Amino acid sequence: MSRIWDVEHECMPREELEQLQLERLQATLNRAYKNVTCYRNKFKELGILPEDIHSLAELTKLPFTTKDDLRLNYPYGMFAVPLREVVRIHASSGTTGKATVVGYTKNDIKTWSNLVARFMTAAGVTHDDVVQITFGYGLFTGAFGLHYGAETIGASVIPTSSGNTDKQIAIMQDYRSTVLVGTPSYALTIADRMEQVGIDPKTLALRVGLFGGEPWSEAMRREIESRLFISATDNYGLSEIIGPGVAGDCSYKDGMHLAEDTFLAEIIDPESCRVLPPGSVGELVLTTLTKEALPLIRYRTRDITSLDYSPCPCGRTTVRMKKTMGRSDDMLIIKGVNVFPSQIEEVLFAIEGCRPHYQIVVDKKGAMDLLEVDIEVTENIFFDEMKRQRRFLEMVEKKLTSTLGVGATVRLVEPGRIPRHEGKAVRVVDKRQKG
Ligand code: DLL
Repeated sequence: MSRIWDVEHECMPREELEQLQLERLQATLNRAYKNVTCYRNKFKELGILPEDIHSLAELTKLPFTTKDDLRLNYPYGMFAVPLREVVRIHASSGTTGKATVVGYTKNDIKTWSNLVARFMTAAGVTHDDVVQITFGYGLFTGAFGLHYGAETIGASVIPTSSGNTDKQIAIMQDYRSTVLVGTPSYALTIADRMEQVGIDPKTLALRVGLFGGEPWSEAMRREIESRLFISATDNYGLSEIIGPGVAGDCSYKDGMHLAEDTFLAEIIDPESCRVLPPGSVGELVLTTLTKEALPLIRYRTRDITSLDYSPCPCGRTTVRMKKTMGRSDDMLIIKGVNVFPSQIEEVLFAIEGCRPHYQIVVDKKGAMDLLEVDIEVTENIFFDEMKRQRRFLEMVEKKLTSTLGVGATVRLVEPGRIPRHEGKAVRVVDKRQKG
């Protein structure tokens, strides 16, 4: 079993943890009310004051925060400190509108580095490791977050940044990298390239993968582990809240431990906004408890998951967040049926002959939604005789239809045809007219 970075906070008895959360919540509410006009207005509208919150149960009285609040206050309007106290700025671009700008004080950077050190340690990384970071260095929080966390642990960091897969592989070979950091889809791109050029992953020193930034299935984890011969771990976060470091796998890989002393988590029904009982699947809502520059109250992440409060054999007492099903705004509605790309991925990865690359195309014919899934198949299937290929295709369509509850047309494409991504993968092309 791996070490625990911050035993005091990761293994706190729940009662103590809740007391700490309440104290930190009250401080956060005061800071936000005093320094952020948007929050002062929201509180006034609801007729409440920070001192009205005496217990964690009263959290539900507080207003939600959404990405729109951040956009409306672009770029610095939600900051709770003057810019001179901000030592770092990152931003995350959404699919529409302006980017969301986030800031960190010196203390925020320290908190962030320690949170990343927590999940890296939980994944088995130590100061003896050589950590290769393939996230793009820039406004994205992924690279700098993992970089500072790895340095905090005392590991050796190789900031290769994103792109140039051949160079990444050469560095991995020459510098004897032991830990690979990036998106899970990029890990598969690396595995594919190694296969293509005949490099045996067993000859590398890699042993752990820290993957995050996008949803990925258990089937994809198995695929990465068996092809790169590493332990593939998941970690979750979002720029608005801090970046990577919100939650991460321990060695049991049965849900990601969420840093509850730093973030208060709720699960709500995204339609009614009502808080759901423990264990329910719904939208994750997070309140920051220690952030100085950008405190956020009940931030709607749009990520669909559930929280598991049962004890984990690793000894950490923090709640475990299940792999996300995707984002509520990524959910496709096909002929009225809710479909998550992750459900399609689970089906495809379990079928022999499907390669781990796929694209979902949604279109409309008249008033009818059409769901098409383009999948890369191995050469022997792609070049197989028509009859056998037809049978394979029908089998995949049947499996998809029975899992999703709605019909899907499958198109087999030859290896290498689906576009590869160095950062977050783009799985869905929605051609339907919006609005
Ligand atoms: O992706 C932060 C991050 C970087 C996390 C590197 C982990 C590793 P954003 O660009 O703001 O921040 O995107 C946040 O990405 O709301 C989720 O929808 C998705 N996401 C991030 N990590 C995971 C994960 C970073 N492990 C959005 N599983 C989030 C599923 C994830 N989705």
